[in-house]
Parts: sequence; structure tokens; C-alpha cells
Amino acid sequence: MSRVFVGLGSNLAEPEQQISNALQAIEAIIDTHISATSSLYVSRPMGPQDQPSYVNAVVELQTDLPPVKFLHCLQKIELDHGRERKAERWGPRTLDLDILLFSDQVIDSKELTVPHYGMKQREFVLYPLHEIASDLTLPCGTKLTSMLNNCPLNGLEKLPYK
Ligand code: PH2
Ligand code: MG
Ligand code: MG
Repeated sequence: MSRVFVGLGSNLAEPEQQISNALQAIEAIIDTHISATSSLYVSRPMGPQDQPSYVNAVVELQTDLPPVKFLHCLQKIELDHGRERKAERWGPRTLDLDILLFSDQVIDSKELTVPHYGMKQREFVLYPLHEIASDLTLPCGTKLTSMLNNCPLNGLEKLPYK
């Protein structure tokens, strides 16, 4: 059993609904159970500014699947939810599911990089992660709290619970 954190993001086609549907789809992955879900947050777009705000969240889950199998399950959910692969880097999307951490594994393959390469700088990852796992330490030894102290909110706002 591995303890995994996944970042969710959407800025198209009713983002809150996208995230909520994605949570159900993740819970339905074989041998996988969500153990904590952060609030939903509204964040400013990172990358091109001519796109809508994002809704982001982070989930903690337990899975018996190996990392690449689990990645393929997430990619299938992205595609099932209307995700189109586009050339534009950091462009708008209906649903993005990123593996942030996979137990204490360090993975650097063509398909998968874990810990997620951008998580240390992104307020829309660090604050939701801190909400559900405040005492987390990365495999490299960096504490989540110290990353958070170096990461301004940049307008990040918690959405009211529905
Ligand atoms: N994801 C992107 C590009 N830009 N900006 C925010 N605020 N949140 C995201 O999840 C995000 C982004 C591509 O994955
Ligand atoms: Mg992403
Ligand atoms: Mg992604």
C-alpha cells in the first residue's frame, strides 16, 4: 500500500464540477481509496494569462497499484473528462491530474517524474497539500512548512464548502 498525493486542476467547463467528478472517478480506481480531500481553491493562472482562473485541490489516497499503472488510470480519467492534448504549454484544460508524491519514491522516467517537478513553487499545490498533510516532508528532506514559507499566496482563495 502506497500513500499518494494527487493535485487536481481545471479551468474549463464548470471547473468545480470537473473536480468533483474526478474525485468520484479516482475513488473508483481499482485497489485505491481516497483518505483525505482538501478544500477547493481558486487560483490565478500560472503560464498564459489569457485563460480563466483555475480551481485546484489535492487528495491523499492509498493505492496498491504501482506508479505507472496508477498514472495510466489518472490519464484515462483526464481523457474521459474531455481533456484534449494541446501543444500550448500551461494552456487551459478541463481536467489535470498530477501525481505529486508516491510514498517516498523518487521516479525520473520518460513518463513520470515524482515528486512533481513544479510542486515546490506552486501555491495552488502547497496550500491545499498543507491543509490535509501539514507535517509532510519530501523524499529530499525538505519540509512542506518551509516550502510554504517561501511561497506567497498570489491571490489563492478557498472556495466555500458545498
Ligand atoms: N495548471 C496548468 C497551467 N496553469 N495555473 C493554476 N493556477 N493551476 C493549475 O493547476 C495550472 C495552472 C497546467 O497544468
Ligand atoms: Mg498540472
Ligand atoms: Mg498534468
